[in-house]
Amino acid sequence: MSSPVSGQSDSPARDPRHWDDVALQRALDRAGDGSWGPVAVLPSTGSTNADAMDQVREGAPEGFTVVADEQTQGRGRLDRTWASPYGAGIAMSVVLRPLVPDAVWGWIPLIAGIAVVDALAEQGVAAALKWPNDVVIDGDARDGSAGPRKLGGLLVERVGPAVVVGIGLNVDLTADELPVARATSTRLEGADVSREALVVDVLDHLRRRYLHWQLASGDARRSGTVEAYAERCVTLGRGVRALLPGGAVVEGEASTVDDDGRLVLRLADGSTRVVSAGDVEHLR
Ligand code: BT5
Repeated sequence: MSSPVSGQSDSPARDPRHWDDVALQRALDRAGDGSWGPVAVLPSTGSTNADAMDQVREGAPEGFTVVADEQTQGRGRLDRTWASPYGAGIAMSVVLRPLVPDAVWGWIPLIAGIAVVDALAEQGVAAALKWPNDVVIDGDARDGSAGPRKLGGLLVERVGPAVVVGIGLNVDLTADELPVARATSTRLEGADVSREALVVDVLDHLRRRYLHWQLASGDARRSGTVEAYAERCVTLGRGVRALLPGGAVVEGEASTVDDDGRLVLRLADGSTRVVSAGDVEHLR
């Protein structure tokens, strides 16, 4: 009888950039209830947010998640695009069906940002938030221009009674794969992060933060969400330029985040201005 030749296998070599499905499933199983789920894992898709929104219309439950190895039409905010090259990052979308009044749903993107920063901390990455919810590493951009460096972004979209929380994170992207000088990846920041473990940690932190907030009836102050956000937000205390919807520009010092998650700016003339939407640039 011949024995198998050692060192050879019938299965093709594993593509190192493909999700390690077995590792991901094991990590989700280990997390048990904490993993929420069900989790659909796709090799490639247009946009995980678009997929999750379709699934909401089919009745997907709270916690239903789509994760992809690659997006070909990744979406950013305000019709911008999000680069998700194959096998190098995390593109995931989680369905939530909040029970609290929709007047406070504006906190959901900020809660998701807190959860992502905490999940990255578990992987040894010291990330922070740039208001409202860019996931960043504090410091200059890779070309020496003003930072911070963007590691990830969130796109939260409403579908009827549900919300889809889309999370994009750069993990193994090389410098060549990054779309802009202000982007970075955990690999370029010197961290060796398992994408599979990070997905599980993001789900776990998101579930806990969100449930805690819901148990406080969506009261961001009482649930400690305002404080948790402020602790992780590197925009506070900085000079910023806010580009408001409609094109107006305001400069001032970002002093606090109010109970509605809005950014409070102190202007040079001593007045305050509250910003609820728009893009913010940190000034040096
Ligand atoms: C965001 O938009 O930051 C939200 C990104 C959300 C992506 C996730 S992935 C899973 C889910 N499915 C989707 O289709 N989307 C979500 P915004 O703040 O508008 O930033 C977009 C801008 O960031 C672009 O205009 C580029 O300048 C830059 N950018 C694009 N791809 C990037 C990347 N991979 N890393 C860093 N910056 C990027």
